[in-house]
Amino acid sequence: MTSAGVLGGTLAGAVLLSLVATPVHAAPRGPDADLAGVRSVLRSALRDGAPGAMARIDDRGTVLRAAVGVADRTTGRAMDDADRFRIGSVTKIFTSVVLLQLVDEKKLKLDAPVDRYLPGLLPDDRITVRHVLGHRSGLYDYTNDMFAQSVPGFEAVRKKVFTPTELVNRSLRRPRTSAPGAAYSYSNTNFVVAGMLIEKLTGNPVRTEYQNRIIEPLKLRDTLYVHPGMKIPGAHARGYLTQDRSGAPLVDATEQTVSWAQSAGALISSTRDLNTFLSALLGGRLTSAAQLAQMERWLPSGTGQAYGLGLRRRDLSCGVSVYGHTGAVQGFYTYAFASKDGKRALAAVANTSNNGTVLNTMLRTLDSAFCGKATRAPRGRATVERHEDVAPALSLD
Ligand code: HEL
Repeated sequence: MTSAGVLGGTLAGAVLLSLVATPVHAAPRGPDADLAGVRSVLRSALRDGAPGAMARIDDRGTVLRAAVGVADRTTGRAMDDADRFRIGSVTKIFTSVVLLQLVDEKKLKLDAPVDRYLPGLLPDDRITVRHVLGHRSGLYDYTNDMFAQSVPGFEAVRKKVFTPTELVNRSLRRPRTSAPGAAYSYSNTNFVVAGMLIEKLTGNPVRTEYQNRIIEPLKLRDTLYVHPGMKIPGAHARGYLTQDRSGAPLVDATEQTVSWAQSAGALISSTRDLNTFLSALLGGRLTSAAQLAQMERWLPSGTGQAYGLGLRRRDLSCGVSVYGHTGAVQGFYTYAFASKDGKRALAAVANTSNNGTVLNTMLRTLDSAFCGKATRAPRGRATVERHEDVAPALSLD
């Protein structure tokens, strides 16, 4: 049974709410998800400058959906929760899963040096695969320099096609941020190296491995790796990059190669596919229990946050912890998180970026989805890494 309705509102665009297929056995454990709360957060994101926003919760067969504002500022088409979008660093979970499957297949050892598989790539043979997947390699994040100025930085790479080695070499021109294993320091370089490991060990492009190991088995119809293609195929939200200068017009960033990120951030997906993927992963259907446990060996990565292997944990105000990743790619902010057992998953997206207020606001969808009505996080202060590279105005805890 599906019911859907368009609710009126003072903000641009439509608010779409629907409740689909509630089987009798589907009583969720923990507080009920607060869809009205999610919708209210999405509307706040519009007030903060996002053209549109959407979210989907999958909870033991119950689907809750909300979409507000516009997917396309030119045509005025309303945001639809089925729209595809760029997921940025949520890609890192997919990359990590492929590598952990290779560990399961005894083709890779987490504690072996990267140098064993990619001789001569990195200057320090103490850097292990585990260091790379946990952002503890000390490899400098080359995107810090690339996007120091948001729009000029983006336009300089929008159509570029890099080899992974070129990206790693950009990192190696800078000093390492720490000795291998000594400290957590988020770096896209790590997940470019991870993609190179996939290609070396399998002999296939990362696209083939995402496809064969995750996308096809889970029937993810909206999840695509089109690099170096620039378009998002099918129905999609357009993405709008906020300029550094306050009041300057948004820049339509939808079309780009995302070659600067590749296996660190170039996947396209949908809210439905992300929820299916995270539920499968956390439900133990993508790796052995032993490798999932490796992904969930947490080390602190900021207030209320921890990082495993390509996986984030966020501790919410109501005491619930959720597992997934965030994504910030030009034009799109994504939160994709699920409960420990994967039975409740939330994917929330705003079609803007470089706007710390929107990012902070969207964080509150997690509380509405996993804490329900009872508990509220303090408003408007997200703990976000590398904030200076993501949104200059963002304040941190
Ligand atoms: S940043 C993050 C997020 N990750 C990292 C990765 C991703 N995205 C990037 O590295 C892109 C950075 C530039 C994004 C751009 C914008 O907002 O569109 N910002 C600027 O150009 C600022 N000067 C750690 C937030 C993650 O959550 O993992 O995705």
